[in-house]
Amino acid sequence: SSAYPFTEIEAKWQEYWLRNKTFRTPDLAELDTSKPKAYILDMFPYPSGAGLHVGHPAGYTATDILARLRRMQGYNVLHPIGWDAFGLPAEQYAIQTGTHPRVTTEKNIDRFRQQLQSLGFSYDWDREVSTTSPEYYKWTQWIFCQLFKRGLAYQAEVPVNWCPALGTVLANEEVIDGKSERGDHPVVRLPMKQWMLRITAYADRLLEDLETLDWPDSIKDMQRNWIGRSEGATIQFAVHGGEGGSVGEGASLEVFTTRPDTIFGATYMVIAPEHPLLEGLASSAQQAAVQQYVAEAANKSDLERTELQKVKSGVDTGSFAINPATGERVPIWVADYVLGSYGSGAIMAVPAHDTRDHEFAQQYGLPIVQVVQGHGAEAEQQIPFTGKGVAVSSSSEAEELRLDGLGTEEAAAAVVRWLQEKGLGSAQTNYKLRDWLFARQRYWGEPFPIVFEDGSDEPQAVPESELPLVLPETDNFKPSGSPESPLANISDWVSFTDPETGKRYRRETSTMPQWAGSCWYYLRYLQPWNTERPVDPEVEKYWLPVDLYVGGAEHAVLHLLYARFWHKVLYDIGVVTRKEPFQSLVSQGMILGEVEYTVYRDQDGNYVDEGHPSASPSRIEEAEVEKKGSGYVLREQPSVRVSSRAHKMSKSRGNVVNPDDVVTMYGADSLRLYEMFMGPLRDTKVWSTNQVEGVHRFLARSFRLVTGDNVTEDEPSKDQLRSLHIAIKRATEETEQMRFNTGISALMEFVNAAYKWDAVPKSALRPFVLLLAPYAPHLAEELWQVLGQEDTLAYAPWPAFDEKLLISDTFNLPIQVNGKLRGTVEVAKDIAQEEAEAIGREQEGVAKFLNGKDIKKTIFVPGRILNFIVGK
Ligand code: ANZ
Repeated sequence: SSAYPFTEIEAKWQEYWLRNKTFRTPDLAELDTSKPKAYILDMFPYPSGAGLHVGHPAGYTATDILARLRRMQGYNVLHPIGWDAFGLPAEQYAIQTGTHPRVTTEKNIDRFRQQLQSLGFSYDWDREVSTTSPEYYKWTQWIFCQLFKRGLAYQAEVPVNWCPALGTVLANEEVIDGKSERGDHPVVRLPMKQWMLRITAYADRLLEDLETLDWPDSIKDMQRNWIGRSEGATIQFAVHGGEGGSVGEGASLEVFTTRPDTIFGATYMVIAPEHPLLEGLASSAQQAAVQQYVAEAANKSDLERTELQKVKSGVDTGSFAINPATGERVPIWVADYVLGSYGSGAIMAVPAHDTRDHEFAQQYGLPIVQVVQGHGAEAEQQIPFTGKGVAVSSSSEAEELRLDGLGTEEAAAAVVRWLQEKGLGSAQTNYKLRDWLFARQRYWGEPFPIVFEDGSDEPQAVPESELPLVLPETDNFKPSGSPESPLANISDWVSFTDPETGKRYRRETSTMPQWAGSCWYYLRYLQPWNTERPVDPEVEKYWLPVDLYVGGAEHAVLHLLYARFWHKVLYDIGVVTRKEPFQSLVSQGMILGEVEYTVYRDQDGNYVDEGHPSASPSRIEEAEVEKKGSGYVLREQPSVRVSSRAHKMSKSRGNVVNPDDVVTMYGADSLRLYEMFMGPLRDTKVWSTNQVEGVHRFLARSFRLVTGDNVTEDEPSKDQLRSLHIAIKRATEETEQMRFNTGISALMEFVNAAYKWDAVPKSALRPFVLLLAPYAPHLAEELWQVLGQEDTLAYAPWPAFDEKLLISDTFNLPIQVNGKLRGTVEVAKDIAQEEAEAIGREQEGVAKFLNGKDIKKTIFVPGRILNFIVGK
């Protein structure tokens, strides 16, 4: 049988670890700081009502393996966990059912904690934090106060995404195609006074310090693109208002361009629909058309206006600008492919060298003038030509600007110099990054520690001594239907009198976004019990930066950028001493559901290919299919092709695997081992319950190997030692490099080898059990005990390997007949001639040539070669 008593073993050790606080990391004062440290961090979960998903243990097992390895290697390890527990779902549940979000959240946290403990993760439970506890959010509020004091938190009138159905303002990333991501409700843009964080002030540092991090290039790139630094120039274009418009004399339109060198090719201008100058620019003839266009654009998101837009649209304003390089009049259009929120909200359009401008010019018959010529083969390039090259048709005697023959960079620099002399513009760096909209009109979040004196709109920070500002109790979670949070309904909380001064105040009623708590939790883990400050500086100095941070790629941009921003602010005010929080980052791949097999039939029920016009799909079972070449066919009818595909796990698809079920069936160690054996951590992988059985059998074999009755106290043989030391070397290297799947293979090979031994020496099993421990810790602890050890193995020294023992005592002996190689055979290095001859003669390839022949002589060079000399 393949079974081993995993249920008892796992319960026993989970209880042992918790009772003994095996993985508690003492506070700094009690720590031997001469040891190296490893801060190994998971992205903490949002405790949803659905419980843990098999995607969670993928990353959590990886970090757990590293944490366990490092403890055994003598590091001080910090491996904490907590809950990112504010947020919309608990509040929406409260609106539907009346259950307080705190109640839902606590219940979910209890379930998550129990699930994580049932997987044997070696967290220090004494450091558990929840973003929703007042002891925690006291410091979230405190950090907000520091931002506020430094002018990094401010209120601004900004267009927000107001979702009437949810009764809240949403962040841009929560809006998809003009609908709320959650619930698919319509979203409108509305100007509102909002709290903003000035992350743009840190754009350069957020960009530059990426260079110092050991992160995947793809994630660094995503951050770079999000920050979107671009260098160029601003240029003032004089405006001539159209008939009946209201622009005054001397008005000008400022544009931002990354290609000032193309100024001679600017044949029209475009202004964004929300640009303040637009109203005055519209001539009487164009007024109505412009107004209608602006109204339509107001309902589109930036994404719809740019990336998603297939056909460009726009309207002529009837006004003109003067191109300062050519002196010519160019028309000013309004078009929504120019965004009000970027650069100056207006552009000089260069249709010969910009793809969007080219499309637009073709659509509306606007002139296209080439002013850059590519090099060499590129010279015959198509228009639009967006590359670098040499300026052509780009000189004006009258304006004293001569660019012809200059390379793109030189030409751009010449234009900037010329602009500066004329007072028409200057060099300018722009960022895509916007300040961070930091307020939500919700109940279940951190209250802002901000008050306003009655009759004033001037925000004041609550004194630090009054923190935490506790979220008030209510049973009314319904959005008010206005862009205000449910907190606004709790009038005796909102308005209060200062007992000392008698002054009346009202409180800020919006709450912080869910991102707030996750911006700094890695710091709080260092000293969650500290009531004086977020963390003691000495403690921070010892533990930071995080040595390994593992989580999903969905947090590649916002969470990591926001946390880095807060960290830099904390650095500037002396709370932390390192510029970056997360030195090394690994993003885990997604785990897709089981492969689904599908056949296709036409109306008459005949099998057809997937691409057939009347193909309709039907799902079939794995048992009905057979692998053929690179694909699958029907077992019964191998001419019918079966398509196979894996999909993201989702409730609606019904392909979600519940980790609890796997634990019940096969045990936590099997789940852990399987998720690591599936493939490289970073890759996308496909779930297969069948394969869980495979690793489960390996664990059962390991159990039987160690508990078997051929285990002896004898010394291991050289061969046995060699198998063991190969396993130590490979398991060590692969585990350290986080190549867990190949690390597991090394363990499997050892077990396979040991199964062939007549007697299995305990002294070879002990190191093996230690190697197994990071992967299958429950089983390893149990076997450690079986082998006569008393304490937990959590801090037992990691086995070392001896290079000398890795070297094989055998070699491949080449066997020749009359000087020609006819075969090789693996033999002991010190094999005697007689034995070598006997073995050599029997080798298939050799025997053929010796058959019926007379061996005249045998040449044997020990450790090198065997050569039979035969007669005709
Ligand atoms: C003239 C030009 C000629 C441009 C050329 C490009 C190529 P990034 O890299 O994104 O910063 N632009 C400026 N402001 C804009 C806005 N608010 N909405 C849409 N587009 C805007 O790109 C900057 C370029 O995007 C600018 O350079 C401008 O077009 C356009 F051969 O100016 B360019």
